[in-house]
Amino acid sequence: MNPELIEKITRSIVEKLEKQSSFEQSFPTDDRQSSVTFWAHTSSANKKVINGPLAEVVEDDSVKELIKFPNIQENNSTSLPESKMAIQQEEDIESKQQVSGIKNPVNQEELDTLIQKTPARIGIGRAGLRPRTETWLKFRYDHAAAVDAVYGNVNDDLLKRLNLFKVNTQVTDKEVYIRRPDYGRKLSDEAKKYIQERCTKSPTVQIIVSDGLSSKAIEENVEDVYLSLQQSLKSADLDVGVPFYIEKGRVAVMDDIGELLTPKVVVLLIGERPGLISAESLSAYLCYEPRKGMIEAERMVVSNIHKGGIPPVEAGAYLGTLVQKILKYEASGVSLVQKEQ
Ligand code: B12
Repeated sequence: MNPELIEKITRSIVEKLEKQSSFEQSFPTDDRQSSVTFWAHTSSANKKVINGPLAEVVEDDSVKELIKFPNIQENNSTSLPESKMAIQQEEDIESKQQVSGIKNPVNQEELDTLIQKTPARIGIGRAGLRPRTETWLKFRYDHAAAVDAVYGNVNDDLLKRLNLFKVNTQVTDKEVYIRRPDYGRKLSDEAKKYIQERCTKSPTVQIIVSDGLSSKAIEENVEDVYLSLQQSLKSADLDVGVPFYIEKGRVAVMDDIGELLTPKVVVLLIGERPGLISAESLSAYLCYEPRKGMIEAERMVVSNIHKGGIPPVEAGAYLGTLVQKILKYEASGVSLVQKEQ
């Protein structure tokens, strides 16, 4: 963890977002034009460049001082430095080799283009009528990772490090949690009592973390998202309540929090149902004044937060700006869109 670094990065991303004229333009489609570079410290991977919508993440355990951001420019016209382009190209080649299993494709170029467009299992080839051994093993591996993510528990050390106390919903058993989503939407009586004792009432923003359907998503991403979100809210001078962790929670548990603590905005960082591409993807669900009987259309979600999707630090910074927008319009979800128009 490097809070100072996160603070710097968050500030630069927020500045960049503020410079952009509208939120619709916040995520440029051509992510190669990004000018913010930062170090994703939570991963143990070796050198790797991942392009995010706003920033380029450089993961490199050996280069601790790789803080080359912020070359913030109005026109977003910075191109990737050559060395980084080389790393990226190397990676592209690697991923192509990993995925393509067709020995003599009719059109190699087209196949490569298609494969590059998606992490889905396409162009994997076959051995007779069966999948190739490598494909099958990779599938089994990804499936096992998904199961582990759903059934695993978030490491208590992480919660301690982030100073998050833990409460439960009305379900403690994973099997029941999966079969009865309604139980995960309600806090236990004990949890309600504990939250009331420990949290401040009526904060402007209440942050909650929950494992949801992927404990791995929390372990891999929450630290960065949380710290940069905190920083982003701090720089907007917003009053933030005492954050906490809800075990085996569902999205709508935020309604119970709304009733208990009456915050203006709830930001819930929760693990997404894993797919076979990523088992560690995190979502942030936001809602203005959540309460019992809330309809789903009043919520909103920023999904796909992980190192292969929206980089966590970038997501945290962006969420802070989204909270400001919710507060400005006093609405979230579909109502927010309507008020904006
Ligand atoms: C499962 C799922 C669903 C299920 C949820 C049922 C369930 N109980 O699990 C169903 C099929 C109902 C669904 C419906 C929709 N979904 Co959906 N869904 C997902 C998925 C695959 C996983 C979500 C998850 O794991 N959440 C965490 C767990 C713990 O939450 P939960 O409490 O068990 O279930 C709640 C959430 O899943 C939430 N939810 C699900 N989808 C959406 C979408 C929005 C906009 C909101 C606010 C909430 C929401 O509703 C559930 C009930 O409260 C994500 C993909 C992803 N990468 O996250 C897409 C995703 C979240 N869904 C999406 C969309 C667009 C929708 C729909 C609007 C589709 C439509 N046109 O009708 C509806 C809206 C439903 C709603 N609640 O308002 C988009 C959201 C894009 C965005 N950023 O706004 C995503 C990211 C898929 C995508 N890549 O496009 N969804």
